[in-house]
Amino acid sequence: MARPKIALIGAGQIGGTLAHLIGLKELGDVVLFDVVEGVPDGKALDLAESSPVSGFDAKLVGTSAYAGIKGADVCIVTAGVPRKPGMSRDDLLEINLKVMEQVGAGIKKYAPKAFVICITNPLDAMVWALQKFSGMPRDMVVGMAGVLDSARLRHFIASEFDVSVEDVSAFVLGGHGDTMVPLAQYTTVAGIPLPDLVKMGWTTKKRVDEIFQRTRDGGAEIVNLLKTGSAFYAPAASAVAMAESYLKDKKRVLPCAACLKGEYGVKDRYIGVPVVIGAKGIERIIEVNLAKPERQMFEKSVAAVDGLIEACQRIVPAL
Ligand code: TXD
Repeated sequence: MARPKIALIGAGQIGGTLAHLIGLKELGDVVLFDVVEGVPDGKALDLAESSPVSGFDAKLVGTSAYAGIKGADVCIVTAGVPRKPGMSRDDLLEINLKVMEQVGAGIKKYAPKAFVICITNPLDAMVWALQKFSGMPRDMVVGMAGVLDSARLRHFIASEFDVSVEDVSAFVLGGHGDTMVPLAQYTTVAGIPLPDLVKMGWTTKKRVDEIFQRTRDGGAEIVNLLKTGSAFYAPAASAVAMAESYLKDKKRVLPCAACLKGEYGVKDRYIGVPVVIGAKGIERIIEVNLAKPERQMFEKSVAAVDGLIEACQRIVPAL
């Protein structure tokens, strides 16, 4: 059977890391696409030359023509510009919205059957626009943020308790921004919820609140350390987990930005919720019970996403 074809739209920091992880995990052949000519080809060649040493078989090619992504089974989108000094959030939104228009048209023409994972910021608005521009089924277009935010929380909890990250599970829902919602009840160590761990004296409520805040600020913490650019290893690993669940029909339960059709009282908005990803794309949206303060935070998060969508509609009224 032919290997799956995975198109990476955007061959920057995350795009290159995605290609490397996909190779190492032998998930399929990779096409790196970027508007900057030479970069995708250079990264693909460099990675292909690493394959004999690392011992993986995959075709890796670069392109600056959309025809190169033809027939892709999965498209992972990181194309766009990151924020630079002096740029407002709306400037970023405006530029990346135009990028989503091009990417949506390219995917629609050349890879209309693909499972599409959007990573570009501002995530909840960009994935919404990408689905509209591409006209692809909602269940086949998903945004990556929750897996990353939850991974950060899992890492902080595992370090706090000095236990394996494997035994920590966590759910961070809502939009990908300051209003994200970490769920204490659904954050567990070997199945023991965080509030019970507080009762058992493992930690304090104050400490839990500090860890939640560090999770919300997780992206900024990395940006401040790196000075140029944002996180890319953990974002790439998170998107690969989503792609793998689709390609292997693993039906993993992952927090992702999914288009809601009334769940959580929200319609036609992409927002982070737990979903099942399998061979049919988003196969199920899971509606968990939210405690009152969490529900209020979730609603605040939805309102923040609404603001971004309205900004998109001011720029492209047809959306
Ligand atoms: O959780 C999350 N969703 C995120 C999102 C976590 C971390 C970073 N997040 C966002 O991902 C970040 O704010 C950016 O919007 C994207 C990509 O991050 P990356 O670090 O990979 O950015 P780079 O290195 O700048 O790469 C972007 C590439 C770059 O090579 C550009 O030349 C290319 O995008 N680009 C384009 N490719 C195709 N088509 C168009 N129009 C285009 N414009 C720029």
